[in-house]
Amino acid sequence: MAETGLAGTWQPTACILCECNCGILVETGGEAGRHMTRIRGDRAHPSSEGYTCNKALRLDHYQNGPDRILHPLRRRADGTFEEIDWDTAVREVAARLGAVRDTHGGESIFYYGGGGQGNHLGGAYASATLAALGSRYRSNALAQEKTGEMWVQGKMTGAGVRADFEHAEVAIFIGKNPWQSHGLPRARHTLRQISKDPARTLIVIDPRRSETAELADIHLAVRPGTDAWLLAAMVAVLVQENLLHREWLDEHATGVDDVIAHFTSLPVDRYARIAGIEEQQLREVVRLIAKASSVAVAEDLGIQMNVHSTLASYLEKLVWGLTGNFAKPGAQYAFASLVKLSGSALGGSGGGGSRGRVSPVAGARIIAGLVPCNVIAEEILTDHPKRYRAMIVESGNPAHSLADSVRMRAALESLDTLVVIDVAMTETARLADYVLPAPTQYEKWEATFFNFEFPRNYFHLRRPIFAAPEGPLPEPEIHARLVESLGAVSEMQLAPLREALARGRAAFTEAFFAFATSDPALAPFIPVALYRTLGPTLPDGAASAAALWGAAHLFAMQNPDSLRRAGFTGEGFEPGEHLFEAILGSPSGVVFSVDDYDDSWSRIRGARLNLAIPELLDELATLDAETAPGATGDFPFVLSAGERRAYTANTIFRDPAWRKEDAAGSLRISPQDASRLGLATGGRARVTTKRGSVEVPVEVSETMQAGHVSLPNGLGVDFPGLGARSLAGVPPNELTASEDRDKFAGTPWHKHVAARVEAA
Ligand SMILES: Nc1nc2c(c(=O)[nH]1)N[C@H]1C(S)=C(S)[C@@H](COP(=O)(O)OP(=O)(O)OC[C@H]3O[C@@H](n4cnc5c(=O)[nH]c(N)nc54)[C@H](O)[C@@H]3O)O[C@H]1N2
Ligand SMILES: Nc1nc2c(c(=O)[nH]1)N[C@H]1C(S)=C(S)[C@@H](COP(=O)(O)OP(=O)(O)OC[C@H]3O[C@@H](n4cnc5c(=O)[nH]c(N)nc54)[C@H](O)[C@@H]3O)O[C@H]1N2
Ligand code: SF4
Ligand SMILES: [Mo]
Repeated sequence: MAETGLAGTWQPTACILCECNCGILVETGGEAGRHMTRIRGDRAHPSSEGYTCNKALRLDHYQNGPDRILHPLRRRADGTFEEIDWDTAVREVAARLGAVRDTHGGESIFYYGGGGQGNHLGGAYASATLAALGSRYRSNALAQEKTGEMWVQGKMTGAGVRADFEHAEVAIFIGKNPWQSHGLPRARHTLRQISKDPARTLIVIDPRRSETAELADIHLAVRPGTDAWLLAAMVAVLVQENLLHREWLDEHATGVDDVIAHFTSLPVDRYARIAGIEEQQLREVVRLIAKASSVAVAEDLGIQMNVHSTLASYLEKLVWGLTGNFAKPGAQYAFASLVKLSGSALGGSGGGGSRGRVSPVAGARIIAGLVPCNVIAEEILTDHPKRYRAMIVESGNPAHSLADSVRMRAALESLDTLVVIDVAMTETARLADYVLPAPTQYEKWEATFFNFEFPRNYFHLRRPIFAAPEGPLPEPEIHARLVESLGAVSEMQLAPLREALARGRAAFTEAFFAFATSDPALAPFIPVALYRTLGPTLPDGAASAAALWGAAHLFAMQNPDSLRRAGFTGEGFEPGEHLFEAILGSPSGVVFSVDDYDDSWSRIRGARLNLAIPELLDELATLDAETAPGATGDFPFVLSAGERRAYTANTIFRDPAWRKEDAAGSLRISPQDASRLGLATGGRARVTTKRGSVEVPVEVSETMQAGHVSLPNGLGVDFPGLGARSLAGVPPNELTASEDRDKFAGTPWHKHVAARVEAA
């Protein structure tokens, strides 16, 4: 499968460090042939087309990380771990979780994770384990960043919406720094293209002069935490200067008059002042947006992990909605999904299924099936009868990544049973009763459901490029064994499927759809049923891909035109079957959907944008009543706890040696503040919040505005040092508090932590 012209040892796979999952070619070799000796972009990959950033080249530090686990582990009474065999592990985990279910009800067993930046295939099988246990509540990292935006999108469109930056005349990034964090294909290339084209405009809204802001035509250096005021003022200018795309709105939107009524008398001058932006500049930016032939907008953590985040997400969408920037080149679109992120184990039952549901203890709104991350600790640390008593954590590191690590660790430690499925001994795994090891993402079949492209969308099923060592088991196998140990799926149920399969795929397809529709309670068991029947018949040990067979057929039924335009044709079940075979047979990824820009309309509810969200229009009034958030006496700084930098990648790398710069993760601070506090680059500062206090190296940076400081994301991971474990940098969530969260979505205010800074 090597690219022509290269030696035979180059193998196609993908980078697993961010949602772009750029296709890469890896040359394997080194000691026992188990190293990634060279890595380059894969030109055959349909989306990345040979692109990578600096981080992909360091992936051997993941593959050969220092904390790899190779055997199931059980905690001893003294807190140390002992190796056990898989039969014992599966039997005991099933028995302990089964006992929690029988005593307290399955809803007291909480599931966290299901996939990171590169691995969603395994988590898709977890639904079976959870159904066998009667578990009902779950969460993952999306519920500390994206759920506010998902809730808004649910109300406005009922679909996943993204933006076409490649073709946009005006590109706007709000609280997002794609030069470092990506989030769009070939980000640096696209940003440079926009930046150097005089006919196009790059607008960045960020308090910091980020690398992306540096490239921008217009940088609105908003005061930290005031985006809601800025965006409200922008909408008000559209309304008050009559810059709306009226004819388009008449045809394509509902709720327009409701929205207009809320902005006709909004004081633009005062809101601009609160946001720290000149009123005149703000008006000119809005006029430019209204005039443009296309506008693409993306928001990210700068507003999603900030005060008023759900409101800001909504106002952002009003800016492009009111100017008619949907379903045309260079604007917003609704993409086709092979597997919905929010429909998989990653997102639970999806927006529809979770409507009106709240978490059992805190009563927090469940969005896309996910309990807000910031309430998990309080749903455990209580004597409430409905508290979570056991937890399965799969491919996540909540002891490090969730707000208030101290409290989160206490919560995890207080559980009756904690089971962790991971490749490495993480901060979370160290608190577990059982640790179940999985092969790395380069030792098994893997894929992500981050498939957001348009008009051509693609899927990349990756093959293993190394043999897995003895010991770890892929997640689908772990879930299948747990489900069987719990007695939830029997050989008797599967036998008719196997018989049908022996007669061929056509017979199997019929038998399978009969099985799947015979009883709605069977739905969560479908992945495991496919894994155990179709799985063993797939070539090259691709059993884990079995669940994709169901996804391919469902997609074919729901999106026949998109699939046909992608070249998959035939009668009856054939297009779905062809798609599945193409997925299996395309080691650099395959285009599964080709759309027209107009197709976006058929994917959204009622084929119209619903612009009015009453709860959020009411919420606007709180902006009017509030003065801007910011400095308070004891804590005069705003700390952004978790910035993406050149060498950060969540906690996927545990080996600090992967970083070529900023190894200890410095605190960035403005020159004005630094000189006032007597701080210099290379010196040390103490940062204190209401939750904790840490010492960090300092980087004085012209990119920061006075009063704003920032720390990187994903640092403070521990690793085996000399004798004891050492810590590289500061774990940001030693400084954050779980009660500091959005009132609609429960998402954290990690970019807006009140802090004190002193010379250390
Ligand atoms: N290098 C690298 N890339 C990554 C990751 C990584 O760890 N490292 N992680 C991946 C993940 S999981 C995610 S979710 C994405 C996140 O990607 P981004 O959201 O782009 O990353 P951040 O750096 O956390 O935040 C973006 C910007 O928000 C700005 N900001 C802070 N406060 C405010 C504010 O009040 N208003 C506004 N408008 N902006 C503000 C910051 O200055 C920063 O430039 O990155 C992904 N890509
Ligand atoms: N203060 C603050 N906190 C933050 C953020 C911030 O900006 N500020 N950012 C937040 C964001 S946006 C995110 S997305 C989260 C990320 O935090 P988490 O969702 O907790 O995930 P990661 O740090 O990406 O770690 C992924 C885990 O998966 C494991 N893993 C890797 N490969 C496999 C595999 O094949 N199988 C299994 N089973 N496990 C595997 C890794 O060892 C690691 O433990 O952090 C969040 N936390
Ligand atoms: S943009 Fe960089 S980190 Fe993200 S997948 Fe591509 S190479 Fe990896
Ligand atoms: Mo994230």
